[in-house]
Amino acid sequence: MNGPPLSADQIGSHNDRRLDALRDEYDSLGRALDRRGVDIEAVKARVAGFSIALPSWGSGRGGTRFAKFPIPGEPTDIHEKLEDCAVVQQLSRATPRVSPHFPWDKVEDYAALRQEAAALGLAFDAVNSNTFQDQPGQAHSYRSGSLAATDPAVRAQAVAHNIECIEIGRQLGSRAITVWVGDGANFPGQQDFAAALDRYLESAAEIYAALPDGWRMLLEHKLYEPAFYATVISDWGSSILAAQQLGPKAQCLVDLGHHAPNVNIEQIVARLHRFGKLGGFHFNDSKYGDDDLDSGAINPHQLFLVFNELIEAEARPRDGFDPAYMIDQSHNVTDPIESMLSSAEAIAGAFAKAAIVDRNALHAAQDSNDVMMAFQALRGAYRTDVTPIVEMARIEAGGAADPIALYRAMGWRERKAQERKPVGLGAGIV
Ligand SMILES: [Mn+2]
Repeated sequence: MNGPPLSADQIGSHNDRRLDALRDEYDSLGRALDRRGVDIEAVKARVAGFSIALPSWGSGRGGTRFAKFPIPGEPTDIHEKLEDCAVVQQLSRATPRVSPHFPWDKVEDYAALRQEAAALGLAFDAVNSNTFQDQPGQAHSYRSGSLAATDPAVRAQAVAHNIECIEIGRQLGSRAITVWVGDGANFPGQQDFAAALDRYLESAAEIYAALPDGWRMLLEHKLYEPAFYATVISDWGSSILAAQQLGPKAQCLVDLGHHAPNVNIEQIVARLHRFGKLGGFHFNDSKYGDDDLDSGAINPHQLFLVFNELIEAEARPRDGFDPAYMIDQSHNVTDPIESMLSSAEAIAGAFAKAAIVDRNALHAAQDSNDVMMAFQALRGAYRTDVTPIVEMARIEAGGAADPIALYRAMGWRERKAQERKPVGLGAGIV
């Protein structure tokens, strides 16, 4: 069984060249924050305690909608995906868990897979079911839907697949299943909205009933695609209604790319939390839709505002608040490891900025209706360059000063291009 891909020496010698300069920058920022009443060590400790899961599919160039453009050395199965995720974790130290996707990541022996991941320094996060595409040899097609399909045999097959995912997840040490369905309509009149939702709820209740103790079912909504006229779980409203009907183990998962343009996602976070239904988050960024860009690539301020609400939620937890944070991206124009490193850094940075917001000043300004000072409380944190905090936390945890630079220098992809089979062409994923 393989151990972690990088040696401590490799990371250590890379970091040695940076440490003096970093200490200087960190100390300078520490003095600046101290003048604002913020203890940099406390912020660093919070950053060090923060982690996000990687999507197993994020290690491949699954890509956007129209084509797949693989690169040599891409992973071809879950074993190779875990290796790549282990590289990301070793360099970033912020991504210790992997969220697998079935049937893409199926193996014979899940106990062995769990050990294999552990040897690489990884554990498993939420399992993801897939009823949005057909698999070879499948009895019934998902062409006309899955959990909400009109054909009861299709629904039964989709429910059975989700229950199988829970069973696999149990063996992997997961505690949640994320359910996203592509069910919906492309044409007006195609679908009876009410009946489709009824069928979804009935199917989802069967999955819910199969949840082991301590498990959660995370419902992921998406406004459009592949159904462009209407989707069955289209928005946070449909999602929370479904989660409330299903019961306390059902919560909502917010994917940053699954909303209409300009929707106030940070407010959705606060709303879901208010009702104890904020179960998880899929980080990515987008210009228009589910673009699958690296976190913070388009709208880093939105990412910060989302974290501002998440930190408010942490300070005022409800109903066992324990959100599953995960990256969800798989573009076809970057090296996937580099994109996951870039997202992990941006997410940790947004978290750090939100952690230095002067909450007393913010709340006092809100209570006294001082609009400008409330806004400035956020702006003061947002404009602070927290890079030295994130970098120091990463190095102290054993990660790399400059993860992408070290990744390039270690020649990982070139080496894997010699060892791994080509992934081949094929359709992109959604
Ligand atoms: Mn997602």
